[in-house]
Amino acid sequence: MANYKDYMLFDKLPHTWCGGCGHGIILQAIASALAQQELDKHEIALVSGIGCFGRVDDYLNINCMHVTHGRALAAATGVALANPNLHVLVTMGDGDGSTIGGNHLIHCARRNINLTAIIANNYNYGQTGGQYSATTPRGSITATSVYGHVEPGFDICKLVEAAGAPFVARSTAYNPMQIRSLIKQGMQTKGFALIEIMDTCPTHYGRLNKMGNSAQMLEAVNDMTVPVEKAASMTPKELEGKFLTGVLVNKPREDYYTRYQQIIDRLVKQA
Ligand SMILES: Cc1ncc(C[n+]2csc(CCOP(=O)(O)OP(=O)(O)O)c2C)c(N)n1
Ligand code: SF4
Repeated sequence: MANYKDYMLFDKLPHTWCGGCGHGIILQAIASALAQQELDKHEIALVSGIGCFGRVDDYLNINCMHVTHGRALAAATGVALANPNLHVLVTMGDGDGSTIGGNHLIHCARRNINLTAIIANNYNYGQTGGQYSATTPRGSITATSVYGHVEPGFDICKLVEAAGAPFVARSTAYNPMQIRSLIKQGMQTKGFALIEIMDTCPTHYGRLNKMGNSAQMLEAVNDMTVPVEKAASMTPKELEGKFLTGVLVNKPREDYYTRYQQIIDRLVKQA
């Protein structure tokens, strides 16, 4: 049985994240999802964008590509189409994946590109000093909304579901075993899989919004959630302000590569 350590680069540690940052929990969950599937490293390609979370690839002993901020999904689309046998993982922050890269997110879901997108949503741009992103909740304090944010935040899962994503799931950095399980399920889906992880940035978002120490912040994020199975018996009033966790959408449909290949095969036959 493979061990998560087989997929890590321990000589690159200590990591550069702040003490108490939730990103390390997700890194370990990614490595253990790969280990549990006993994947050959040459069958995996990970693409990450710029940002604190984007640095996960520094610590993984697999094929990785570190690309420009907001363009990880665009680069990963090329990788997935060039080699359909690869398991393509894409690691992004909420700034990277849903703000500057929001358009790629919508269209990857609509096109159903065969990859697994993992968004660590810590509700701000951690690396550049805690500015608001497209997921920052209304009223919260960030470096660029010092009197309270005026905009409402995106629900990333609802956004990609509406765009046609066949697999959509959510967890929190409080629950690494669930993250691991959802990543595995996402990777086993042929087509676009999105896993949002509600994460913590104690240095900026947590501090400015007085969410306590990093352990308290993890608990606070988890308290905002309800497992999807439990939600089924709750009223809309009880669910107000809550985020559902678990597998939210699982409706497989033909992916982009398969449909494209069908056209190629048809044209080759006709030639
Ligand atoms: C094209 C471009 N625009 C802006 C930046 C500056 N920049 C670097 S990281 C970042 C935000 C990262 O936030 P997020 O993706 O949420 O990840 P986190 O740091 O919170 O993990 C920004 C705006 C950049 N590097 N490139
Ligand atoms: S700034 Fe925030 S997101 Fe970046 S490493 Fe520090 S705690 Fe993590």
